[in-house]
Amino acid sequence: MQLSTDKDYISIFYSKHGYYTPLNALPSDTAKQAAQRIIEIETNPPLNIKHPWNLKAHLLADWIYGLAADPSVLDHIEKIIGPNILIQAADIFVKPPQGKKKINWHQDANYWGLDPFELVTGWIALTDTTLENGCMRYMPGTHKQNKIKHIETYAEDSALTRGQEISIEIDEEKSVPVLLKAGQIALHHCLTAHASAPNYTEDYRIGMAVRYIPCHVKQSDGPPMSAILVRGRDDFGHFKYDPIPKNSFGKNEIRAHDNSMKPHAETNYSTA
Ligand SMILES: O=C(O)CCC(=O)C(=O)O
Repeated sequence: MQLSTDKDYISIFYSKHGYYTPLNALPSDTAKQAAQRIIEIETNPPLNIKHPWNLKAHLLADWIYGLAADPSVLDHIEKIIGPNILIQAADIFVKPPQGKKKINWHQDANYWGLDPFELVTGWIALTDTTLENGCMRYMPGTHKQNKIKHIETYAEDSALTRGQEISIEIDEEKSVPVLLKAGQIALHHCLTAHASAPNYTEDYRIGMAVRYIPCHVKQSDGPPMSAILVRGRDDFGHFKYDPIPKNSFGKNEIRAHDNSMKPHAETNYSTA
């Protein structure tokens, strides 16, 4: 087959393997400045936020929303899910220097009721990611297996809300390391199994996993999910809209975060 464009190549590779990496998106200075702001928040977290600030963090600050909705990122997302795009969440994963926590093999869709499963994550690197600092790893082709059973370990060294872990044997040698420079992104399907090791370096590893949904997807189960339309038109209205933040961690932003996260507190936010 003759592939006419870069878009064809990326979307065909993604449908076959369940991921695509790396893609250039944000200027590296923009990513690194955001990482610095996140380190300041992480080391001195605002006290008045009722839910984990790093989940659905795009509701809390205009500059976090700005990264998730940046046209250079959305151009890549459009190649996978088309022109009508919602952001359901932007979850920030901070691995501190010499941090012990890891992320076990899991599928993001494990706790989500979505029909069809067409959510794509754009994982935006805010620092470089390497084998040493706990970059993600993808297991190609797992998106074709539908939902795989997970066990909940609640292990102390897991950075996931329930320490969930896929219950099948994973052959790590077949996995793909997601090596990114700050500002680059990687894309993965919500059924693609992925994991990441602890950070063995003296520097932070920070990424933002933004969950993008095409407007035709419906929620089929669980507490209500909400979203923001960031490109195109929504002819379906399947998701309630979250407000776009205007300030950084202001009163309205914190209230919007609370409204959106509250229904998910009982599930340890695994359905948010
Ligand atoms: O940041 C990581 O290492 C893992 C991210 C992740 O599990 C996700 O995007 O769902």
